[in-house]
Amino acid sequence: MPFGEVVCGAPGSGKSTYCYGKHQLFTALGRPIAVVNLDPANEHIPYPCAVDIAQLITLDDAMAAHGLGPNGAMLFCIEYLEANIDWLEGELARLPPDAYVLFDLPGQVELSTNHESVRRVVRRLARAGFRLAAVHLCDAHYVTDAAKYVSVLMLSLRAMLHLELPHVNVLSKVDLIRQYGDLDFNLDFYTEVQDLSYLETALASASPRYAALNMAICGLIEDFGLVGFETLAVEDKESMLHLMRVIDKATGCVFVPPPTAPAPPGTTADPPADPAGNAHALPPALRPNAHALFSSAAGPIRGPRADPRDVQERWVDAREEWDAWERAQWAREGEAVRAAAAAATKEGAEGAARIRERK
Ligand SMILES: Nc1nc2c(ncn2[C@@H]2O[C@H](COP(=O)(O)OP(=O)(O)OP(=O)(O)O)[C@@H](O)[C@H]2O)c(=O)[nH]1
Ligand SMILES: [Mg+2]
Repeated sequence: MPFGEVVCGAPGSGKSTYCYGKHQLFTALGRPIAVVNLDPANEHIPYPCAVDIAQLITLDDAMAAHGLGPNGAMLFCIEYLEANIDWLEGELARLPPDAYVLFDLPGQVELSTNHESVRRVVRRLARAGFRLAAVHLCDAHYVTDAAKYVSVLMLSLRAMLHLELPHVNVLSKVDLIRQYGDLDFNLDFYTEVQDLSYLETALASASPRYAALNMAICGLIEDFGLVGFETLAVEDKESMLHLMRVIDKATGCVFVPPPTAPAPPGTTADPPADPAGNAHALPPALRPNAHALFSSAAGPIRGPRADPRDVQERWVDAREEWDAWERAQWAREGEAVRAAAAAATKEGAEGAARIRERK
């Protein structure tokens, strides 16, 4: 049962960079991962690519063969992929069976909001056993302008309704948010999407002509009650780890222990706990229980960057202090690594000298 993500979002929202970041994170964590490039215009792929749509078709091929412009050719390529889904399935079958699979989509938003091909490809993969979540990246600078924020809400809702997958919307590049001006509200207002009526003043002053339309759209978003956002700064390990936990929960991956994980202590497979060798030395109510996995995994996600207020503090309110603290941490870690390397070299040299003396 392979788990994975369909990474979608507007051009430049950070999809390929995120795929690269996730590849690095999973590699460091020892989780097998494979990235599938489904963007035929992706010429400089930053990550190690396990499957590349360019082996099937490229944007240039489609433009040359059919006299299409770049947007039409992009739609042609994705329709061609759908028509040749056997090729994709064959390539995916060659990946390691426990690999987590990321699909890097092109930036054309219609592919994830109205065009049918991606949706049908995803359905076919789901039937083949993939447990996928849609990860929809939106550049965080949109929240600095009320009208643009409404457009992002609409886009996110449309993608959720269209793809019909477990869905995680993400405000990407949150580390840059302060560059685009002050926020009218705290970050959690934008991520939690609880009461959009507060936007009325900003919408009315920015574009009075469309204020009523914008507020009607806000009402629609609130009626659905589906849209919310996580945040992402791709170079921040805590941010990536938090998003990983959210997505693992959305796909259900969190409920499935890795194949190599030992049985939790206290499960019946364990050896007896007491020295006399009596099985079930503890009464059942005191025995740790494997099903605790479900209650803890289904609970709220805790840890650094889990609360939007922490994200606001890190990137907006106290960015300089946090940057200085991180630099000091890195310097300390660097010194520790250098000291360990020097000690190892010294030990090696002394060992070699002892061997020479013995000879
Ligand atoms: N500061 C910052 N920059 C980022 C982050 N994520 C992506 N970027 C930058 O945003 C730019 C666009 O990133 P890409 O990963 O190419 O975006 P994309 O969504 O794949 O773009 P298309 O494939 O063209 O749709 C690059 O210059 C990245 O370095 C982030 O979290 N923080
Ligand atoms: Mg890309």
